[in-house]
Amino acid sequence: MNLSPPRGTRDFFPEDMRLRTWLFGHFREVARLFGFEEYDAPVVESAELYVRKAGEEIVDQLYTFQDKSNRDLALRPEMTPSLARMVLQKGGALGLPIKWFSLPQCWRYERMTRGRRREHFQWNLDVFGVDDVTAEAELLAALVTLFQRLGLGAEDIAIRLSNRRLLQAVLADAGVADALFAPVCVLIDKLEKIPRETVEAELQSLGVDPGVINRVLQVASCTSLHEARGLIGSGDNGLDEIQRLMDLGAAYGFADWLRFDPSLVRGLAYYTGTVFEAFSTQGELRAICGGGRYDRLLSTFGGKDVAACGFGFGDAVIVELLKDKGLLPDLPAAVDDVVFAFSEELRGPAIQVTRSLRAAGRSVDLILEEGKRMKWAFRHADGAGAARLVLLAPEEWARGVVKVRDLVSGEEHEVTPEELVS
Ligand code: 4HU
Repeated sequence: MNLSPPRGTRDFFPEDMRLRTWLFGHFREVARLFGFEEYDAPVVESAELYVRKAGEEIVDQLYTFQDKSNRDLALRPEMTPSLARMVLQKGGALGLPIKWFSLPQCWRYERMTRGRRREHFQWNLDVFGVDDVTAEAELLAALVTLFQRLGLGAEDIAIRLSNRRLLQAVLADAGVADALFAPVCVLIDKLEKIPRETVEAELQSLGVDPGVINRVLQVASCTSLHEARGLIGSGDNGLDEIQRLMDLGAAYGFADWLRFDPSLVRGLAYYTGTVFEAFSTQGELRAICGGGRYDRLLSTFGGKDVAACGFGFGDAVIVELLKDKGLLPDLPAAVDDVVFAFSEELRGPAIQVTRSLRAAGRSVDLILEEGKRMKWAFRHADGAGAARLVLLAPEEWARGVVKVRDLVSGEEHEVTPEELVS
């Protein structure tokens, strides 16, 4: 029997779990600071929730299967469709706006495996019902707060920022039909990963003139909002929204983290406005997180649209980055007390002492093995990361006291069980 977890998945041994709990603690605390409420949904969803025809990688890599009733199911590859389903399910009963967050495990399945991961945990923050970049500004403020709590600053992280309406204006100008906007965005996003000829051939098969790439690349190469305005002029092109978001960023104090980057598109079909992603300024790693505005997702599920934006932040790249920068915390196992009965006759009293320590809120590791010696108990307490070793020995117990050794200072005292908890 192969004892490894399935390909692309991870076991979390206690030391791994300590790191995960630490990171999730920061995710949850930042969400709390910004007034987001936690929600969850099943990791298994109906496969139809992810039927989108824009050629997205996330849909190509769907982890699908049939259950025993031949239902077509999928492991969720992202949380947004589940969230949209939940919002639609409540109909008008949800008081908008809502600010919700989640920490789902998300899955992908690639037939071609290049040692890539098939699951990750992704912190999701979303706002429904705010049709204004004030919502994106709040999301970005939460993101920057998270980075700062992890010890990262604007010198470590840059947030690329653009707006899909910029590309929409370019495509409308080039005569590309509205219905092709999403698939063309997904293709343009692939320009960063696959050869231009392949993208051009796929544009052609959509019925789009492959020559539009020239104009797209020209706009994408702008290095300032001013330059972009000069190139595409005024009108409904997202540039004003980007400017307002940057102004809001200045009010929040994170403007120096932002970089206008018109080459940013992102690979998800449903974005309609703002798009952003954060990456290491040292640049070797993939994006740390990404998000944007998706005001028209609900109507793709047959519902009435509600303005929405959000981001997803995976647990993998951030940990690599923190490791590279020496910012991962040392998280040893730790308990408050180890309790050791020197002889089996004292197990009953040791259990009583343990119960009172636990009732007082202390974490206690009671030695369960019989016949262990003092030296063994010391080594065990050390390995458990205990602050104190509480020893019950016959002569001391007869006098109504226990020995307590402070494992940091090395000091040893005789105290009553009552004194142990005070
Ligand atoms: C994605 C989705 C699910 C799981 C993993 Br690992 N990655 C795409 O970023």
